[in-house]
Amino acid sequence: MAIDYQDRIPNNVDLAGDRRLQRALEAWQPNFLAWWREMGPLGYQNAEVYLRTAINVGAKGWANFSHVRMPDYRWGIFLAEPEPDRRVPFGEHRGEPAWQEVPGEHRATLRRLIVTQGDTEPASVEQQRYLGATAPSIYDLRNLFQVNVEEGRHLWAMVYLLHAHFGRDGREEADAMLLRRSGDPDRPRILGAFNEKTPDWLSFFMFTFFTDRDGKYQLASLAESGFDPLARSCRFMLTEEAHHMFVGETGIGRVVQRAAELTRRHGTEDVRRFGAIDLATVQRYLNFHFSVSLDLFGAELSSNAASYFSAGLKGRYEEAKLKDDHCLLDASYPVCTLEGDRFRELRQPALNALNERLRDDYIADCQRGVDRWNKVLRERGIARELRLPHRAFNRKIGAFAGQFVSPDGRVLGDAEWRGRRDDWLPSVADAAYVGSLMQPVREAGKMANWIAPPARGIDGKPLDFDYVRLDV
Ligand code: BYC
Ligand code: FE
Ligand code: FE
Repeated sequence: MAIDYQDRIPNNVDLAGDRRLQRALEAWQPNFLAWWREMGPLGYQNAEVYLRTAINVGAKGWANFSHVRMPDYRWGIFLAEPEPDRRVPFGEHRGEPAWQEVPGEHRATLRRLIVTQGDTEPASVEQQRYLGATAPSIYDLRNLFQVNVEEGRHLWAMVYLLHAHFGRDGREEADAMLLRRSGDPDRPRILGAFNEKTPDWLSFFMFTFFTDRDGKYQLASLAESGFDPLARSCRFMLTEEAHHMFVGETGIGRVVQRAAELTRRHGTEDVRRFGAIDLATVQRYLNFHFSVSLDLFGAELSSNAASYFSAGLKGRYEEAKLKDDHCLLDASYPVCTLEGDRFRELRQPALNALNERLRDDYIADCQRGVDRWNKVLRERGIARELRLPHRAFNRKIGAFAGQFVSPDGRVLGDAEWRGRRDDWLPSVADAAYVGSLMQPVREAGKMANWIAPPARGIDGKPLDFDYVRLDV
């Protein structure tokens, strides 16, 4: 299915064949653009940015790169290719033909899942609104804007589903997506992490590593959905998500590399003296973003998650590759549980433990990234390592909320934990220090002092390529 760029809204869903839907989305479009101007990247709206745009939804060669002004980006609706004769892959309806329309009895639940997913996309753009002013290089500036326009497109993906399949409630939900605001006490975004600030580039890289990775795991579970339009939307979104996590992983990798190089050169871990970010600070930011992102998986034991699964709406990570009955009625799953001041794995009904299972898959994936950062350190002769904190550290959602657990998994009292808080989480002084480094670098190919250059450019271009043309 080719993408139609002739339409006002590029799409591969034959929008032109459904005039009512097309008109409804064309009516939403100016509101989206107004939101983008108000809450999207501050400034740079006339700069030409070297962005990739989807030209085809196949696994290979979907992207086309060119210099575009962000408001001219062709936000559109792209679903992955349909799978012939696709069946509901799990739950009570396993084996029945996948649904092309919303099953009536699951309408409210499905809408809620789509709204929760959709809400995160504009939220992240809002959180990243001010970062353009302090980009450490033109290369990084481009990556920020690429992430921003694609999160905008992810909003389009969910809004399409709401408009196409949920009637008037869907249209109302689509409008509400543009009314909530990250961090606004009166009309906040839905999930916790999306109301936090992303005030500096260290936070941005941590966010794209840890929080966009929650996106990967949630999208992968929704990509298994028996509701086929949702599955196909999420499958295509996942192809875009890979770049967001790349930005985070390589961003932190470059910060770590710079710290390691300066430590080697000067024989001290205190690289703040040389205007870089010390590994202790990196570790505190990591602790924060990891713990906040773990909360996004919901409670360890969740009857919501059980019913999403049984109803065939939200599956497990790589459901099709798992070797079991895909119904889980008799299965159990080990769940890390606090008993007194000790952690133990208790077996729980697998259906209720699906959030925890997805969180386990996520943690293993995060660990692989941390291992690669530690390799950067090891290769430069640095013994210190970065570590993921214990899963119970600093949690606000689930069984560990309200517990005082150290990053190495010791259960402490309230007072002791608070006394050590600034050793474990970014302090006011850390934020001020990192903030003080955030001076923009606008010369193509040059990097801020606190970050190493990337190993290579984007789309095979050299590092000093004009990824963002500022003077237009
Ligand atoms: N904050 O039964 P539970 C992305 C609520 S990121 C606030 O465990 P459930 C992206 C919960 O709503 C991916 N509230 O919940 C990344 C429930 O409320 P009620 C986003 C929370 O439903 C970067 C109650 O607590 N996609 O794409 O099993 C940049 C009990 O919890 C939170 C999705 O999340 C929280 N963190 O699980 C851009 C997928 N956690 O019923 C984009 C869709 C829980 O008592 N969402 N609660 O009123 C879901 O699958 C589920 O809603 C959740 C929660 C996994 C989030
Ligand atoms: Fe997204
Ligand atoms: Fe993302």
